[in-house]
Amino acid sequence: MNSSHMPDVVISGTGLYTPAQSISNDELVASYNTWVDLYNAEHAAAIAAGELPAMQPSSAEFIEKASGIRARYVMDKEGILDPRRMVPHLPERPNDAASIQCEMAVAAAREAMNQAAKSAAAIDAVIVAASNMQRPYPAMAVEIQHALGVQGYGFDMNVACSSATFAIQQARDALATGSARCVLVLNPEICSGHLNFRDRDSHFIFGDVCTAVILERAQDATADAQYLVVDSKLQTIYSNNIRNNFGFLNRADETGCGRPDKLFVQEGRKVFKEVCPAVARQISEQLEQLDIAPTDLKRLWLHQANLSMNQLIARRVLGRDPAPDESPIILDEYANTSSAGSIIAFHKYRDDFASGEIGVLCSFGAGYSIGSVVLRRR
Ligand code: CO8
Repeated sequence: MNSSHMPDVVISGTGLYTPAQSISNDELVASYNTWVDLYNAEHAAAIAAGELPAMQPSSAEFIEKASGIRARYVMDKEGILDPRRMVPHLPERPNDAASIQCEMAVAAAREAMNQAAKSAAAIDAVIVAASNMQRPYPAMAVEIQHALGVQGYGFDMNVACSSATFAIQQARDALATGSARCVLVLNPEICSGHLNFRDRDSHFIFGDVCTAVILERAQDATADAQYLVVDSKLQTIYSNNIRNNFGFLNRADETGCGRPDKLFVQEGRKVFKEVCPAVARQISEQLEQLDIAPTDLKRLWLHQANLSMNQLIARRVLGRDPAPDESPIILDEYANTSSAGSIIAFHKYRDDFASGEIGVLCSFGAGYSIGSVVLRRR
C-alpha cells in the first residue's frame, strides 16, 4: 500500500526493441519436422527394434490452438531454422565490443528516455532484469550504464518471467527511500538462446525482444504521459514445473553437460492449472485492499505466455469475458518473451488512457513468481 509519507512514483517512459527477423509457425514446424525425419532415418534400426521411440512431427495448427502463438521475433533466424543446428548463431564478440544484450537494451532505453524526456545525466540507476544474462560479470547493467553514459549504480536480477515487475518494485522502493532519483529498468530477453528447438512440447513457445521502463518521482516527471504506481505486489511459490538447470556448477559434473535439463523445461499443463488461479487471486485481493472494483479497471496488461491463460485470468478478475482491448494480446506476434511480455502490452496499449483511468500490469512464470502493479494515468 502507498503510505502517505512515501513520494509518489510514476512510470514516465517505455521502450521496445524488436529484432528484425521473425519466424512463422509454418517455418518453425517445417524445420522441426525435417529434423524429425533426419533423426528417425538415422535411428531407423533402433526404432524398428523398439529401443528408441520414433520422434513425432510438430504442427502449426496445434501450436496456434494450444498457445495463440503465430510467430516470434528472433536474433538469428538462420541458425534456429537450420535442421542440422537448431540453435541461434550469435558469434562471440571481443571484450571491448558492445554485448548483444547491451545493444538491444540501449535501443529500448533510448525510446523510453525520449518518452520520459530524460537525458542520461538524469538517470542514476539501471536495473537489468531478465531470465537469462549473457554472462555473470561484469553485470550487464554496468555495461549498459556505461554505454548510455549514466552515472550512479546498476545491477542485474533474475526472477524469470516476473523479472520486469519485480524490478519495477525494486525501482519504486529505491525512489521511495531516496537511494535513486530516476531508474531505468531493462529486459533484454534472448529466449531463443535457451530454448530447446528439438523439444516438440516447447520449441514454439519463446521469442526475443527487449523492453525498457523509466520510473521516477512524480515531482520530477515532465513526460506527457505518466502512470502513477498505485501499488505493487510480489509473490513467489516454489515449483519445479518450470526449470532450467544451467549453471556455473555444470562443469563440476561432466556427465550432465549438454543434457536437455540445461535448457528450458516445463510441465505446461501443470503450470497452466496452478498459476492461473494464483494470479487471479493475487490481482483480486490487491484490488480489494485498494478499494478498486473490477468495474473500475480499464485494462489488464498480462504476461504473454498463453492466450487461454490470459482469457481465464481476465475472466476471473473481471467476473466476465474480457473485451479484446481489456486484455490486449501481443503473444500472437511476439510469442512468450518472458519478462518483457506484459511490458510490450503496456507499451503498445496505453495511449488511449485518460487521466484517472486504472490498469493492472501483471507477470507470472517460473519460480513460481507473480508480480502485479496497479497503475493510474495522471
Ligand atoms: N505439435 C503437435 N502436437 C503436440 C506438440 C506439437 N508441437 N506438442 C505437444 N503435442 C501433443 C502432446 O504430445 C499431447 O499429446 P497427447 O494428448 O497424445 O499426450 C497433446 O499435444 C497435448 O499436449 P499438452 O498437454 O502439452 O498441450 P497443452 O494444451 O497443455 O499446451 C502449452 C501446451 C502451450 C505449453 C500450454 O500447456 C501452456 O502454455 N502452458 C502454460 C505454460 C506457461 O505459461 N509457462 C510459463 C513458462 S515461461 C517462464 O516462466 C519463463 C522461463 C524463462 C524463459 C527461458 C527462455 C528459454
